[in-house]
Amino acid sequence: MSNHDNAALDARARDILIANDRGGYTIPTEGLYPYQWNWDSAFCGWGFSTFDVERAWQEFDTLFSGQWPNGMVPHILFRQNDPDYFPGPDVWGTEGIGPIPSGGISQPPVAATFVRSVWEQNKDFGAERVAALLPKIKAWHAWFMKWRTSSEGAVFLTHPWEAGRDNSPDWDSSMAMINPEGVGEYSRRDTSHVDPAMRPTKDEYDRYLWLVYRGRERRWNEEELSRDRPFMVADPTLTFILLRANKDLSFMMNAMGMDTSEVDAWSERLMKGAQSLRNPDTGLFNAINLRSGEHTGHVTSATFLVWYAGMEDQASLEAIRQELANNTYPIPSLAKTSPLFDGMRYWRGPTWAIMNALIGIGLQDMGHQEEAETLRIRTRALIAEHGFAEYFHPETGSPAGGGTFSWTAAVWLAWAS
Ligand code: 9YW
Repeated sequence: MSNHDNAALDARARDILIANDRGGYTIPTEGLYPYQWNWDSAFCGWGFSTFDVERAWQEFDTLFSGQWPNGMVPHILFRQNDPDYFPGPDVWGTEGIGPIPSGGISQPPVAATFVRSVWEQNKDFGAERVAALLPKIKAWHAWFMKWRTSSEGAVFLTHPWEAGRDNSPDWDSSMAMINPEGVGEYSRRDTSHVDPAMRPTKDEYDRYLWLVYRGRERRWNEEELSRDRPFMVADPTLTFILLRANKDLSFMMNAMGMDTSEVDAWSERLMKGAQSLRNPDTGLFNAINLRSGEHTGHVTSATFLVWYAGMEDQASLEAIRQELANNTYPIPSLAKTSPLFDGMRYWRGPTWAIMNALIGIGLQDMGHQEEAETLRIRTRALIAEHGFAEYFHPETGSPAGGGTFSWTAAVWLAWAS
């Protein structure tokens, strides 16, 4: 598809990032998500770097300015109270713990990788900024290693929002083990911004909130929370992304003459953890419900982050070739062959530009040019034809969720266009 007006689309993407800029940090989209989200923000830094490097560094700085004393970088920073979003700062009850009111959980740590990418575009300009960020990134990765790794070394989530794939079927069996008693009445805001058919169900929201209330009762103290975890899922998103980020952290530390032995040992452990995610029945990587020990068996877009982590895998390569043959649009969040596939419902089928960008970067890095280029061209065509939506129906391409979405614009600028 070369007949798109790339210059006009580039300008549109820049306009979206600029319009969603709230003064040094970027919101994902007006209305639906009015705060600074963690991995969205890191993607925005990457996107801004294509036309305003200083603004890119600012994005990383504001993200890390919300870091907790224990090293955790929260999934949302609530810099002001906005009634458009629920659950807001009063529900999370984290005040006094971190420097800014925030969520009590984290999100996929893509930041180190995008920091490296922006730094490599102009090492002189970025040297000081990187030097200031490295200890913060290291403290965050240390938090994941201490509080979020299974005995085998895979990274687990303690809330569906922590992996950034809210209603993925990967959490279904774990969610079913929760009885959300006492969660009471509440009023969702997401379903007033977008069609409820595109969003998680009430059963899921009850459990999301139940887990938040439980964290709040324990003042988000990891020691106390780790005593009995009602929700604990080892996850390819977090494991592959942290592994990649950690190698990028090591690379930058090494370039700055810092000792990388501790960080390198984490990568070794994560590599073993990643292997534990391989499903013996399918040979592919997927999530494990750590309370039951069962592999979920779902083929999701996170399955194909294996190359992003710098790992080679023949079974996954055959599977992604099959996925590419089965689809005309980029890789869906759940394989169409699954009985649970729902092309409009969020992380249960729709295709996401950000996941495809990460998969594509991984394929490219590991020498699979053809597959990487196919994904990039398909993602470019999808955005060019259907706009900068939050996600898209993987069979029709129709835009879904929020519109004028920051990370879709960032992916356009930094990778797809
Ligand atoms: C929520 C902002 C976030 C993303 C997540 C995505 C969704 C909704 O939107 O979460 O209420 O937190 O699942 O990955 O960071 O774009």
